Amino acid sequence: MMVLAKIKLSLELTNQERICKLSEALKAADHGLLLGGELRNELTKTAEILTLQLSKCNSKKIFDNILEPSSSLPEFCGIRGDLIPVLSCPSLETFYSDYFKPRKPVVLKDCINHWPALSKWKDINYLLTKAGERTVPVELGSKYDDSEWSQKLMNFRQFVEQHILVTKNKNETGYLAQHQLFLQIPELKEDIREPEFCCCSDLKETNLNEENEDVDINAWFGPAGTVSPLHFDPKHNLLTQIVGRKRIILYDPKYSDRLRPYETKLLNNTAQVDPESPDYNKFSGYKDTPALETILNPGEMLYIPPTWWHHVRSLDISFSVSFWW
Ligand SMILES: O=C(O)CCC(=O)C(=O)O
Repeated sequence: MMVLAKIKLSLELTNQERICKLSEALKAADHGLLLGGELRNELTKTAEILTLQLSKCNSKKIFDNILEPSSSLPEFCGIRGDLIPVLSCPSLETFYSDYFKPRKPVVLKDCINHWPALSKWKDINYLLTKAGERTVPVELGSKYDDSEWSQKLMNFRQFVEQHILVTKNKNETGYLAQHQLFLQIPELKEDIREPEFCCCSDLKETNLNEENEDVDINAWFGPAGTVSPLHFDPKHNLLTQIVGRKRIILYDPKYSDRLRPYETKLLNNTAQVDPESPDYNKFSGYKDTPALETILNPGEMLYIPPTWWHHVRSLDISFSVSFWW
């Protein structure tokens, strides 16, 4: 109701006043969406209408940045792992029997070449048109297990201007991490597809016709240098690279003890060891623990089996989408 009242107020106003009112209403709708709850469908529709109205009032600032990986690779610090095998567009049966069932990581390439996101999301103006005025959660700080780390809600356009299109943010890294952006902005979901590999299930043989409703899709958008510290998740994951590259280090869950998970409940899926700067005096058991690694390029997906440890660093401005099931 409050959102509708705000729309009503926005009639008969100057352009600037209308922008302010529409922005306020959109912010209120987004806060409602981010909090979750029963009005999701209504708020999603309202936000869509408000975004359209705002795009008619706002004069557009055009950026000429095309988000391409840099032509070189940085020097990597710390441990080096064995390379994760790469398969070109395997059949569902091969993926199921050789990787999903035995819980083995694999890089899948040539599976998503048809996704519109691969070309569209390189253009920051496109992302700004779809999401520029939307409120999104941003992680601030170099990595989430640092004491200085925090989270903030901000406008997607501000996030892009302050954290993406700058050579180096003076104060801190900003990362739009693990956010259900495609529930918030369903229009962006039209640029991606749910990989058929997400139909694989531990309970039954694969069934192509069955829509898997339990896939959590998250967006990860940030500048070069974001780090997700070594941690594990309970679900199967296809981490899909759309823009830029990421370096990913993996450890088999059988080595969990050597990685020294934090003892607090909040961080007990996160390791104290840092593969990029290993402290062998403090964590002597960690030395020589076999690791796997890959550089994930745009258009590639990494299958991370449940409970496999992963450490992720972005090498360029990067946009990834994870599918957890
Ligand atoms: O891309 C990242 O920074 C982390 C991704 C991740 O941890 C995940 O998909 O589970």
